[in-house]
Amino acid sequence: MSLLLNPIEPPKLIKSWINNDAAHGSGRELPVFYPATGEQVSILVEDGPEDVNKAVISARKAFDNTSWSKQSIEKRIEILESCRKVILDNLDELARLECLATGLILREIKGFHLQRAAYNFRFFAQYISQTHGERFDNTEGYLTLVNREPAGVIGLIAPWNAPLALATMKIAASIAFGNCAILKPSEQTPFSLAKLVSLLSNILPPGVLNLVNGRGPVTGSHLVAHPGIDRISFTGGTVTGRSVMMEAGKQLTPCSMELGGKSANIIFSSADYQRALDGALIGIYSNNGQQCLAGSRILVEEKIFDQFVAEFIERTKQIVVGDPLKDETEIGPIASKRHMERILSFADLAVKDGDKLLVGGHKSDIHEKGYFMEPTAVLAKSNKSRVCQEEIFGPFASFIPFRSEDEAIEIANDTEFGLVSYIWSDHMPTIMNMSEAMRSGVVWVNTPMMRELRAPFGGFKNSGVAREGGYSCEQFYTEEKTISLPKSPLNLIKFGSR
Ligand code: TXE
Repeated sequence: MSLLLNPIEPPKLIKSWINNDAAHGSGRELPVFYPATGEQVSILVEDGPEDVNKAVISARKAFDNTSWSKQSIEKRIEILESCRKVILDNLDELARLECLATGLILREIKGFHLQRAAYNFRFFAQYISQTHGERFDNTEGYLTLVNREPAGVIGLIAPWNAPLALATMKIAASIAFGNCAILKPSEQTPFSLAKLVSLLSNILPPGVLNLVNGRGPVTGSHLVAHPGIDRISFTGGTVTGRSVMMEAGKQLTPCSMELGGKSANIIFSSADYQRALDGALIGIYSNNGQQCLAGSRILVEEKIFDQFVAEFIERTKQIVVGDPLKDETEIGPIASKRHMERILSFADLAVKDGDKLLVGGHKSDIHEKGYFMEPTAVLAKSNKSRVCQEEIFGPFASFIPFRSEDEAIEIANDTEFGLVSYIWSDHMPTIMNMSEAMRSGVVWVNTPMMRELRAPFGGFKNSGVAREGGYSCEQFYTEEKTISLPKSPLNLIKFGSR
């Protein structure tokens, strides 16, 4: 199949962005590839410790010396609205850059990722117009006020699976509450965020938002270990998250961790069958299957199991895998060669472990060098299978039957993760019982992926630490300060006057 040519030309060299100026890092040059063709399309210049240090100094200066943290709420709201507008004004270019590095489908990037990216700025603009403090009156004549102040300089570490949508949540939240930030995108997907930071530099005062580039264990770990950082907001894998948090712990830097998942998508015979089938397919195959909230373990009540699985396979075979630039494409290429090979290795592993491969499991021949694979599903021997316990992070579903609510609860919760759960049923007692029993931060009932930004989002167990969302972000990105004062002069004990 011939692929459309992405007409966007990324810069030959992707540089960092410090104090509202492009900066050439001192580290290695790293190739960046287009997942649809496997071709190298640009070079990323890695930032070393001195470059990270410059970015931290720039953010610290902006925080300490400029008016950003003291800026009036009205002005900050105006600026956040301008950030939103600049995303919408540059939607096509940002979308094509996002597609070029991630392989995500252009239609989805434009229709969802960029709309969300723009909305993240509007959401926090609206949120800060209503933030509140606390006040306690004391009968002995004291008044105590609780202020929320910006936390300081924030390190933002973003993943490759939805760079713009996920990083803008962190950028918008941190600057809305008066902080200055340093963003480190994934080294695999640097284009769209580099472009966005350059666009925002025309709107934000110098130093408020800086960008450093490079590999996680190099640039990322320098950022985490830097003593000038007051918070780390991280989205990525659980293994990486654990090491980031251990490093941050040496400086007692608070972390917000959005980590992996192995979410159960639980389908009861009492569900609206067709909606549950559509929902199960969306749950595992959208975003090329690469999302922490994927419904990757599909638990189906025994009564409808055979029919459900057969129809799921039939639909999977019809899925259009292909060119991310074409409108009809439903699954594009996997983000990197290494990641595609890892996902496919789970198909071999499943067969060795005694699971049954139902559909897919191979590289797709859409393009000789592109990272395309067939959407895949297996019938797991049990929930103990590795395909049910490890986050595969691709278009790869595992099916498990269950007989009762109790059994579904036991299987669903039998994992190290606890990000989201999906429940499909029209029986209210089942919905309530299951929702309350799930050991996950989010439960979606009869709907896939309904993210309300005012509500907390994050995981139980190894799926994360802290939450993102309106009030959760306010708590994370601010420090509380308690100020107590007497309402009128009080009689004080007079030490040394006896
Ligand atoms: O992500 P990493 P990877 C899961 C998914 C995937 C696995 C590994 O299962 O297969 O993680 O993916 C930076 N100090 N998710 O290796 O390593 C890194 O440069 C500081 C879930 O690509 O977690 C990138 O910017 N930073 C997920 C970011 O961390 C470090 C999204 C994420 O990279 C670092 C992505 C270090 N020592 C993968 N090491 C989700 N929750 O949505 C790496 N980084």
